[in-house]
Amino acid sequence: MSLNRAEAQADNHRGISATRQAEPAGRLHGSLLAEPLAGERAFFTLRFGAVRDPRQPPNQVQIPLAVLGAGPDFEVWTGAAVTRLSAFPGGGLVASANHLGLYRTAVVPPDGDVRTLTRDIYHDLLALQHELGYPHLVRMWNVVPAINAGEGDGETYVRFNLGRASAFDALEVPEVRYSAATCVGGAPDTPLTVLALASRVEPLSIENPRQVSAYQYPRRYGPRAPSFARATLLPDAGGGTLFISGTASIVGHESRHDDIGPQLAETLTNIGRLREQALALRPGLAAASRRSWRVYLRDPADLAAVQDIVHDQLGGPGEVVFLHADICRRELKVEIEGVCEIVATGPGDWI
Ligand code: 3EB
Repeated sequence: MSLNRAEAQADNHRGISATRQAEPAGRLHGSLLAEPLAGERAFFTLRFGAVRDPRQPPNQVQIPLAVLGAGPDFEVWTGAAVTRLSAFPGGGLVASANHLGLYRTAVVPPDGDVRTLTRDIYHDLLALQHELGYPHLVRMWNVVPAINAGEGDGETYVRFNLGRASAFDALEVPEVRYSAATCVGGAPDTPLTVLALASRVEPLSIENPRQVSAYQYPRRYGPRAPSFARATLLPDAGGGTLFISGTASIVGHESRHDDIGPQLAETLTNIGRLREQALALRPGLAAASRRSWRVYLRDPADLAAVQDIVHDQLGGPGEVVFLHADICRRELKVEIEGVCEIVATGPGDWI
């Protein structure tokens, strides 16, 4: 399970650091654009759906979830110049002056244990992140095969949570430093996929007053609560980037509503509340126009019921991708995450 660090070291000397001094730190932005905006560089690419070519560059990860409806089947993250690009067995990483993107995938063996596999993947990724000098986790995505399989404490998601929590424990990451995250389910034959975004800059963590913090969920959801924050705001000189975790129809710690319509409405209320919390961090923060959303649907047939409402409330077709995924609780049908650009106006230092 160990990473090939010699390979990572070697890659670092291929001259990609030549322009490092001249480059501004840059803002990292997740976008659904097919091409980066003028002057922006591609930092990291996510490809959705089945693997077409297993040979992928280290800064491209396959997310094993199908796109629903029309729309691009990939997402480009833009940022400052790449200073490091390395592949290692089962994963890859890309770095710029301030940001690090890294991922690992692993097939869960038929008799395998998702708890130990998750723990090992997390342990390796977190260790690498610290070694490379990007100490702050900002955002994580997890795609877990057969996430709702098994019963009670044997359910895949519950086992995943045990593994994730033990890796954070081993590295002594306190709850208040958990990153924003999404954890959704892929088909049983797809690899466990973990993608992390880390930074040299410390993000601010944001919780939702309508919800119990996930890391404080009661015992009935499993022996270890999910290790994530509801949102993080990664500050930069002009404002920052708000990363909204996967958000579902949960109030307090309980799932609400059986039907897709009311679940979507509750989810949108939760997202609105989180956004308010972020903008209230200090006076003068405002949401800018750039934003992107991912909507995960358990049942592809629900696309028609949610599409117009999502476009009306969150963003147009160029700003939203709909993906087919299982949600970590069986009763939940929809989960939405987002990235929003925030601008800081008015007097006073921001960072
Ligand atoms: C929830 O709020 C819904 O385990 O990393 C959302 C985002 C959810 C992240 C995770 C789980 C995770 O509890 C599920």
